[in-house]
Amino acid sequence: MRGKPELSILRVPFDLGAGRKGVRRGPDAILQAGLERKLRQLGYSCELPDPVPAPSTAKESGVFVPQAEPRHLNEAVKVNEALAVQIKDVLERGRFPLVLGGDHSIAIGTLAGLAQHYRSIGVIWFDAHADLNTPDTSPSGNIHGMSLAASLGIGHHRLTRIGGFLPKIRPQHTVIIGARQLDPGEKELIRAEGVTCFTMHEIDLMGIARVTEEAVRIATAGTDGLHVSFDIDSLDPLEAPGTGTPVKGGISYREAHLALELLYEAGSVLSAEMVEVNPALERDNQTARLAAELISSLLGQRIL
Ligand code: HAR
Ligand code: MN
Ligand code: MN
Ligand code: MN
Repeated sequence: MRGKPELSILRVPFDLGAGRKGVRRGPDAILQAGLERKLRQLGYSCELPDPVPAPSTAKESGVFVPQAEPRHLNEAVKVNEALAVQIKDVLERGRFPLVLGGDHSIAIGTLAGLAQHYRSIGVIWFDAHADLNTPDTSPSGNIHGMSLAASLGIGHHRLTRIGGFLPKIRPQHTVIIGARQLDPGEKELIRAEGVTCFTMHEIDLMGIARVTEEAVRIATAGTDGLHVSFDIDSLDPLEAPGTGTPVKGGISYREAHLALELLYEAGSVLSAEMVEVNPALERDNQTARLAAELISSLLGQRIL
């Protein structure tokens, strides 16, 4: 981003894309942690439209059989179509979209809206996972594990066609940071498509500053700018326990802040989303408070 745009905070209280319930309360928990006040202190004006309508009950579909329909496909399509429309509207009004999830399936709708407005966008996807499964490779059937693949145009046709077109993004402008739990099909897809994946191994070796610098270079090469999709489970569970699929050995508190501080300095961020904060799985709002702080770093908060 350049300067201080007006922000639109879009709440998406959807959790049917995940295997565990409760992430639907993420948006309100992050707001309760003082997000709006922090953003106003940074000099932004914020609007807070009504939450994106999100279905919250659906009958459980039992044991997932690979190659079957993803779980809660109808509900996920519905919420993502609605989110795409809202994102597009926010962009048309010249505002910066800040999306609060919800589980990570909602990235499909965010990217669908962005891709209708911009000619070409890069993505930096912070995550312990790659979210590159298809119904054929998914071990769970949960759509939050398929959202990056769907945005690349790979997977179930009803997910890839959200917004009425595909793909939303290109593998050569897509960067994952923080991965440490990848399914076999996801590893294959990373190699076959040429998605850049800085796993924890590369972060340990190169340092988060160099990783972030490289990620910006890749995501902005020939694009209008980049979208930051931040899954809170990219952090170590010691810092972010309130999330449904924690994986140890994650990004540290300072690594996460530094990466986001550098992204602000890069000046190429077009939009952002924070997902997978589950208040039902934590104490004292620790993870929601962290999420609010991290968003502040991405939007220009400095220590000094
Ligand atoms: N890869 C596993 C699956 O597809 C786990 C996905 C876990 N969930 C997320 N996404 N939080 O990042 O089911
Ligand atoms: Mn369903
Ligand atoms: Mn994710
Ligand atoms: Mn994840």
